[in-house]
Amino acid sequence: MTISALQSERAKYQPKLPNSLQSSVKLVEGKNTQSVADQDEIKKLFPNTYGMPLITFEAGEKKQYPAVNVGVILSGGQAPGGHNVISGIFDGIKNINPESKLYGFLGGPGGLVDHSYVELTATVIDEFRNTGGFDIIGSGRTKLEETAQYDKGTEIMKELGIKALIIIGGDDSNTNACVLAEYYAAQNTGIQVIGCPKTIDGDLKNDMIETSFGFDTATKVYSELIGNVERDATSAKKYWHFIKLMGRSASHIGLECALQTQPNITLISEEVELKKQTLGEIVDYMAGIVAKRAANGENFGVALIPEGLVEFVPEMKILISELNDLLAEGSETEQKFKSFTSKTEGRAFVAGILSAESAKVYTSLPSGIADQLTLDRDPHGNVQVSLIETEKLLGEMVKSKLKEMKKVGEFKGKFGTQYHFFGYEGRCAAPSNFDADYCYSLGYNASFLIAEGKTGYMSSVRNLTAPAAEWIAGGVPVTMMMNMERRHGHMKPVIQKALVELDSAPFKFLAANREKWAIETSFVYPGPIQYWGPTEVCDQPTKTITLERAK
Ligand code: FBP
Repeated sequence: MTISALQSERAKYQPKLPNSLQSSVKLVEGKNTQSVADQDEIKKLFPNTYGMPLITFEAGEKKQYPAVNVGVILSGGQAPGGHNVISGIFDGIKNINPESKLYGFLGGPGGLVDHSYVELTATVIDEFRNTGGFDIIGSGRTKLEETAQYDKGTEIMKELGIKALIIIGGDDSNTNACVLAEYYAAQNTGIQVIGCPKTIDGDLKNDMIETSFGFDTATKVYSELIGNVERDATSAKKYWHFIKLMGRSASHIGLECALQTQPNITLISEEVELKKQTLGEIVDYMAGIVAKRAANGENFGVALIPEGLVEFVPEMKILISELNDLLAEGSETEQKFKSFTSKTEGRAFVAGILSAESAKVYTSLPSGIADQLTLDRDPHGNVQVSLIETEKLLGEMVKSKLKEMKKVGEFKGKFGTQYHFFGYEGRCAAPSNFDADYCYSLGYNASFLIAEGKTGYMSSVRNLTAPAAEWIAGGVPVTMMMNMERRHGHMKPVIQKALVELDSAPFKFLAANREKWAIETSFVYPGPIQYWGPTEVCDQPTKTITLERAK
């Protein structure tokens, strides 16, 4: 296989570990924990794994651990650094005992159920060190939620002598990991389950998980692209670029990219929700900025739009929630809806079962957007926000608004648009130094959690704005992050998603600067990720984590 010059050089990079994980560890137990909300319900649902203490590892005396066979699963969307988590686990379990073995389940959680696996030997691991992607074993979105699936997992893990399973995933996948840990504990299978916080979306974070891996690299890639587009805009001076950014419901990606590139408009879904802004109000805000810039002779600009925006616009939110309930998996209405072969008939049926208000909104949407809301769901029942073309919806609406403004003399410029969606471009980039080190540390740390017999924990590495040597490694009980939420029309225990908080330092920084950035062109061009060179270029963590930790 031909590999690029960068890949070949980058393979030699030795990721940094916290001092505490360099050879052996001493486990220090902290306070017992509670779930973030709904304590009684969560405790009842997780009798074996609820309330466990926080764990910190300190450097310790050399200990003898028995060899351990470990299974690993990559779950959900790709995020840069997944391969380094796996190489960290591999090196970690070999450090614990050279006879340990690592098995990778293929194609995501489905690989565990279908008994599809591969042994990850040193040769395989070496090929993937410091590379982007999840192709070492593939990923998938199968939801592990049936006991029959868990039992199939037990079967293959017993056969392979696997004592612990590591699930590398986002909030939904780690929720599954938690349920699995509880089940295996209740069944006395002796199989431990450990989670690793993955997602470019940055929405799996809390006091103990400062960031999910992949967020750093992905936002650096998008910021490079946005910077390039900004420079094009300011060169040609003839287009407004409407850029939608991946990230599901949370706007962390959009916010981070805005802090890095200082565009003219940044929409934050969480703010839209809090201020109950309607689509019309958002359009007025955007058109107002376009008109003001045009008055200064600047008929160009850049607007960042989070992919989850429509879910937060009040009238859209109500519509989506009605659709989620009406089209809940297995419901009579879902069956009926599925029976329509024509999309037009399907839409007419849906419009007929919605409340009058929601039907009005639904029928006013372009048919493509309406279809995206009803037809495209992921296996977790979420609307597939990355498929909704919000940037075009807003671009069209701003165009109409500007036409009206032109008639009454409120807009005298031109409005040409270009649309972009940055998402998949960033998910498999070669991990930044930060993600390469962080991921390797998460994996290495997970191997100590296993060696120490822990289950139901998420691998945690903190103090991330300090040099890697000073990072704090340990474990957080997954039940600590849980609350009850409505999913598929039923209440379920799930990890609470971290959305952008309006009193957070990163948002406040945006809010304090956005009026200036809107009118005065203040673009910043971050350029591509650098892997070698001065620390201030190569080793900077995200602005989000830097501002959050500076408070
Ligand atoms: P995860 O939560 O699985 O990490 O998803 C990340 C993500 O990239 C989202 O930002 C995006 O909405 C989604 O995956 C797209 O999913 P798919 O890869 O199935 O198209």
